[in-house]
Amino acid sequence: MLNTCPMVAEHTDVRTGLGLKEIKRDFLDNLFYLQARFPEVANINDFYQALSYTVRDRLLEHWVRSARMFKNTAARTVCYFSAEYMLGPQLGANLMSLGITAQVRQAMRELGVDYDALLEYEPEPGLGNGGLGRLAACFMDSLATLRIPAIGYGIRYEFGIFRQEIHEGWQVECSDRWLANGNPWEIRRPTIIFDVNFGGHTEHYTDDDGRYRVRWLPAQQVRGVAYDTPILGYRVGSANLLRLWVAEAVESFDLAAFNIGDYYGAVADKISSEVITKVLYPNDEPAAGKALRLSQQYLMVSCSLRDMIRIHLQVPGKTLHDLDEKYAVQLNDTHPALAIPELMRILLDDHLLPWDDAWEITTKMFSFTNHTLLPEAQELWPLPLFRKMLPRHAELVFEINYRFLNDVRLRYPSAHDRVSHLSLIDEYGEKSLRMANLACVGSHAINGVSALHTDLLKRSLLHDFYDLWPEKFSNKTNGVTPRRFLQLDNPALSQLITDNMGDEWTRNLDELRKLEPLATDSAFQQEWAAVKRNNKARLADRVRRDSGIILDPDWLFDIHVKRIHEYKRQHLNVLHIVSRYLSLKQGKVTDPVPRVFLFGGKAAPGYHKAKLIIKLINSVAEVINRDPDVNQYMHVAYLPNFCVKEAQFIYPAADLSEQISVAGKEASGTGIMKLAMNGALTIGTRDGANLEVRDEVGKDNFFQFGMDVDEVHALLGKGYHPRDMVELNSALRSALDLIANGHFSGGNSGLFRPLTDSLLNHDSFMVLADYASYIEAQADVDKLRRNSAEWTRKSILNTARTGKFSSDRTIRDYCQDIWQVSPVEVGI
Ligand code: 26W
Repeated sequence: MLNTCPMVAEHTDVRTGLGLKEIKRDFLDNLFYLQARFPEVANINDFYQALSYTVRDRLLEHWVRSARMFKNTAARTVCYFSAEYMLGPQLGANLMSLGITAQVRQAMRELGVDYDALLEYEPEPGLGNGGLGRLAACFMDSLATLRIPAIGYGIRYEFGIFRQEIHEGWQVECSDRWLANGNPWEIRRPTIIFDVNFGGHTEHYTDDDGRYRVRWLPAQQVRGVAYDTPILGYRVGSANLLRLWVAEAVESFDLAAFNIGDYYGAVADKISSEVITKVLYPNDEPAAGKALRLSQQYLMVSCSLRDMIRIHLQVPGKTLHDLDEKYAVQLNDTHPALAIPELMRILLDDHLLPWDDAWEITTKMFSFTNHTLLPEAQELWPLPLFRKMLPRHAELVFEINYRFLNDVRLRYPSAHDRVSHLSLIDEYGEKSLRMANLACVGSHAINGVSALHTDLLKRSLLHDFYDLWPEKFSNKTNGVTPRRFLQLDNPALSQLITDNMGDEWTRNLDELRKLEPLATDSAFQQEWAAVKRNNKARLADRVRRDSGIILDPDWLFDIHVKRIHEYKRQHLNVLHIVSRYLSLKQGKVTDPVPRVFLFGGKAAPGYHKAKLIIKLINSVAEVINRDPDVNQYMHVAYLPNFCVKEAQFIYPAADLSEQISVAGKEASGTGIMKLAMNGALTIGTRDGANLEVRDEVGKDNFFQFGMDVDEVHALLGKGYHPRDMVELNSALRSALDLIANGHFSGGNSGLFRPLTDSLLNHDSFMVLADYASYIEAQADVDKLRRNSAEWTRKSILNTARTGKFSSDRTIRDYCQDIWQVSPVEVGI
């Protein structure tokens, strides 16, 4: 079955057989030899570790063979630089990609081990905040499945995104001890290490050969150590690598200090080094601008670039001059943009390349993706901090800027404002380094993540760069992996699809179009609706277990899950719920459509308004769920700790997907794609990828509402007075008043006043302006819901027409337009 290498052959069928017998033997061997346990006394962690190592061996089988093939063929390789990877639980996904889920389920059953309990027990590597981090994980899955040689570089935070608990309706952040019992999916690489400099100063001198040289004399050195996680492609027998860096002390124990009784001094270096990769910054929009964040970013890019150069120069005949032929490096937003001056430093100072050669290699190798237009998310590093921590990079950035602005002035004589807009340095107030500008200048390609977003980048945030280099810009609409977000999270629906049209769709999602003829087939509709109802019942069981709230799976499940942010307008959803509650209380609704409103999502710990929105949702839920006048028709619940594992129970159970951001703010959105793939209908604005989902599924199968970007700008332009909206709409007024006067906060009218006041006085995200249109669209939802055959037909069409939103399509676009890389056959 496997390749001819005798060494491989002789251990394969013995060591990593995929049969039931081999899996059972290896599981028991690992329980015995790794966990030193026998079944009678083993606990769930022992069983989980034993099974994970059993599966890991079979992964490594593919990974080792791929690594050898990529090395021997010196294959052009994509390097994805991301500060975040939201991988999700690994066990189920790896079994599916190996195609041995059934065998393992059987093996566990025969050994009396509860496989589903192991899946539930598995800690999730939450090394990301939200969209950007999950996209990186979907991309790694698609790169491996498309057999594109790739390395994902990032940071192995000891503590990932906080675990969210809800206490009395408030978010409480708990540290994410995902490594408490070790991580069986990673391999520590004690010999793949790089010492990274921080602080200090530079010395410029002429060396003995009369060459101009610069040396950096750092104040502190930290050691970056690699941790490798194999990323297996789906049923292709090849695997890529995720290499995450950890900061450790160069010298973890100072004996001299210890001997003079300075015990803290003895470990000071250890502590100050390890803190660098201790924790993920939990903000997913506002840039923190903290020194620790800068050191995280620098450690990641410095270790990654030097590791790439080490791998490249291992191949005889290869030099730094063909580094950009070997590698295509994608910068996942500005967080890794320091890679640009770092590569220049390495090529100039360590390898003495002339500036122009170094710059050509750099710009040819890097490409940059922007994921947000929000001003507060744009990374600006105060120059004093930047110069103090990275003195050599500050010099290089100035030189890059000097040369760049010279070109700009040649191109636009006397266009001073344009020069100051394009400059890497923000001269206003405290001088700071514009990381987005650096990323644009140092990259040969720049892209947004949806058609609208890329268009807005060209019209606003990066307008001057678009005017200067239109050829650099392209759009790459996001995608999601159908392996995790259809096959793994919705096996019943996957089976129904395969039973009716074969499984080619698992390799090419556009095949789902073949479902269309079945959309009007009543027998198929019934099966489809039954699968959806079972998924809702499964989620209802989970909600009852976690929060005791009883949900009826026959009700419409209205799902709003994503990070909590005012631009995503969870509070607009609450205004609909309160209006619905009021009209029920006032008996205005005849034969209401029973609905469950489910929310999920974390708020950045310092984002108080977002945390108040979480409290509001829970307070409204409290009142509604216990009110007999309305709780026969509506229920509200907040699902704690929204993460990839929870999402896999939520997406398959959705009837309605809430994508209600104000037009122009959501760069793309990827939740909308996962929900539509699982048969949910979307109620959404003309923002981000919503437009492309609407165009694919058909506008009749999409509940569109609200202003588009131009209408938003027009209203802002002519002056937006939110109170005018309240004057015009009594239902809106009553809903706002009810919230403001403490109806949902036990009479404490002050609690939500900050929210209602900011809506009435500023409403920067146009909640009140889009309210009426939203309510109308929600009424259309109710109307359609009363016709279950019609609803199911549209649900089937949504799944059938979401092929475009596979991350395989997105990665093919990047390979073709930006990376110019092609698949390498490794063979099963
Ligand atoms: C510096 C703090 C910080 C951290 C993360 C600023 C910005 C970010 C990310 C760019 C925020 C993010 O996750 N953006 C989301 O990226 C997704 C993937 O492209 C898009 O689908 C979402 O629309 C976008 O909000």
